[in-house]
Amino acid sequence: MTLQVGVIGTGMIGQDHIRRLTNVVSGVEIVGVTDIDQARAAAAAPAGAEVFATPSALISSGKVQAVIICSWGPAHEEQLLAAIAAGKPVFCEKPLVTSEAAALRVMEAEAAFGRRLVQVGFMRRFDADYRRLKAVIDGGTLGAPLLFHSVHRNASVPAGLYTSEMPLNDTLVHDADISRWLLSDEVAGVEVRVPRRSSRSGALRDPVFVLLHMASGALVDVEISVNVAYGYDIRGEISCEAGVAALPNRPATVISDSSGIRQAIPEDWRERFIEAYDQEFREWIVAASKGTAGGPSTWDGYAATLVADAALKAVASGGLEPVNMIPKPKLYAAPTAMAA
Ligand code: NAD
Ligand code: ISE
Repeated sequence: MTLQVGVIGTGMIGQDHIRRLTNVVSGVEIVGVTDIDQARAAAAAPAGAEVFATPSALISSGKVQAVIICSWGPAHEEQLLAAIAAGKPVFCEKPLVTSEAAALRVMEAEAAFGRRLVQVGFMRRFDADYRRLKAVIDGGTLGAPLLFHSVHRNASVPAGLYTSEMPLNDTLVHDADISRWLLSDEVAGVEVRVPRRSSRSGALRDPVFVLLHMASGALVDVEISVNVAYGYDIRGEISCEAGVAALPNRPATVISDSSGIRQAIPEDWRERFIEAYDQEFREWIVAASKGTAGGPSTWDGYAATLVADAALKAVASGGLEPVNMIPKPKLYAAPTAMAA
């Protein structure tokens, strides 16, 4: 069976996902696209796909069995609620939503529907290196994890569009999610320190240094730098009681020539996580074809939203801001897959 999907938002990542769903992964066909920029939607539409005038027209169309949301974060809530109301599985790019209240509304709607429909685009959980790191930690041979050092460097961000809040409410959500998943823990509090600013970043608050206090007592430090110029550099190292486990540098190929011995650095997230995004969709298609969702859930999107909110408060207060989660609804209790 081929899953017939509609894509909302045909910007940078929307176009990249359309490419992979058309040319890379199987079991799926894009039957519709939409964007507030209709010309962009028309240009991105694969042959035979309908260009819908609005997200609600796409979601309610009888030919769309499942929905992919790649619009801007503030638009996600309305589109998620419409997909859930239609009973259609939905892949939603991060961030799930942009406020705690919105996350609670989406969780309530999904719980009322009675089964998981939403997978959030935390693609690091599908990356082979992060999966090996988790397997080592879960295996227990290194003892309990104590410290996780997470480095998240972007070569650049869109000038004028990427604001000083975004390292904390757009970029940090990946580190927050992967910390919860790798350490099987929850974030209990957040501190933020702002060091000397990069002269490359103008008025943008860059870099930021974030400390996540996990419920177990483990600490996660996160460097977020968004204008490092040299490439997209993602690192992670976990110090445990009896050893250390770390991500390798990617791509792994080592080049030796008259300039020395070196490895390349990915240009951006599309290159570094290309295989993770492919795998994320392979697993989404299997679950969505059965009318449900696995992997990162609405609950995980909610948790990351709370961390972002606390980080924004912490940068203003200079102190430790608590993260208070509601009790986990039953719907999200059972892990469904490796990435759950
Ligand atoms: P973008 O600005 O390039 O594209 C967003 C598109 O959505 C635009 O074409 C815009 O016109 C459209 N849009 C906005 N609001 C809409 C609405 N209400 N209805 C229909 N279309 C609408 O942005 P992007 O970089 O592609 O990011 C899109 C989403 O993907 C964001 O939530 C972003 O955080 C996320 N993202 C995730 C990753 C990742 O690594 N997982 C990487 C990049 C972006
Ligand atoms: C972007 O939206 C992403 O999600 C990327 O993975 C992240 O590295 C980048 O900082 C975000 O702006």
